[in-house]
Amino acid sequence: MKGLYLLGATGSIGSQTLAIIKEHPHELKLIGCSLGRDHQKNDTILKTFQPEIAVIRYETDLERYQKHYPHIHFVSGDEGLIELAMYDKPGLLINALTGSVGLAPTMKAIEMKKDIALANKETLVMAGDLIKKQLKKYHVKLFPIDSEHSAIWQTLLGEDRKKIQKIVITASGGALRDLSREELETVTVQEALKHPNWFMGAKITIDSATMMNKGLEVIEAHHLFDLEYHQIETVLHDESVVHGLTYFIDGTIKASLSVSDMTIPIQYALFYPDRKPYPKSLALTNLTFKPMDFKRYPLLKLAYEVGQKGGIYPTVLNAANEAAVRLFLANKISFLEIETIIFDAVEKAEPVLNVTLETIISTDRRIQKTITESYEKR
Ligand code: MN3
Repeated sequence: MKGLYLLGATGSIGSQTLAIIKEHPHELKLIGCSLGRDHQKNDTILKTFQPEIAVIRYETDLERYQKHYPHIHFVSGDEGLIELAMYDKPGLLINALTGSVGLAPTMKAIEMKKDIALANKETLVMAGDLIKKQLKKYHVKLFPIDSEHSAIWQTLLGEDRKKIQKIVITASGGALRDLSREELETVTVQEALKHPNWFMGAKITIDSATMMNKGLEVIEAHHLFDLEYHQIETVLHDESVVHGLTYFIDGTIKASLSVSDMTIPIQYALFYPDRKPYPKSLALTNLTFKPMDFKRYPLLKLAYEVGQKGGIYPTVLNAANEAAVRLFLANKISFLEIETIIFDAVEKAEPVLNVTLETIISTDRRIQKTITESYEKR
């Protein structure tokens, strides 16, 4: 029986993870999870999975939950996420949180020698070097859940990493891929949320439309696979069937294909190295590939530059993006202003000489706060 901790149980990845746990009751057991704002959803999860520890968002709800479920240990807020990560039972921690909030509990879980299944790419973007240092120090494994990275990981099994020439990760182009730059000026939140291939949370769907998602994934890939940025390419691929390709020095290319359903990479990370059945089969049809258009998607180009600079810059990029996407979703700014805000933040950023977990977290908070405050009142 494998014990699991699930951060972000009520989100899109979280729900799909719970569905997998439910299908494999003799192999997987949910020890702990973090819940969301929807009390009904929370109740269903608590009743169905009976975890030992649960994180609720607000301290004010603690008493009520504790009364309803006396056998479950409840904690709350960001501190609660840390307590969950520190819970004294071995298990795999699945980080399905959205945004920078996922970083601190991941670092703590590694110290507690819990292996990590990571869907929260922001964690690696902000602190990839620190995370890797800790993984080594505590002999902890990290399995990617992001579909492109799961694909690349699978093409590399049994291979000598030194024989990689480059990798290619694919991008669908998101909800607004058929619009020109001019047409983007008047795009609404609803339009930007209509992703053609994937059903995902709001933040990542907007990130797909701006191509920032691919930018974050390039930085994520750099850390996961120890590759230089010039070895990580992106390509436009409408169908989201091929998720990643690895080019080897001998001319061989390995690609990984699957139905666009996050269940597949989640299941692979949970059961690795085992494979479990999946009900649907992929029908092979025409697949199209187009070179990436960096003029149409300037944020992707910026992400490469920021990744190359390293240090505190990826944190700045990520924080500005998070704040800008939140403002866009709240109808406070236009779609293209997301780009303006991010470019502006990166340009103004001062280098930090000693990048620690503390400087990363404080920079993230400061940037998000400054941006949010200057646009919220409009
Ligand atoms: Mn992805």
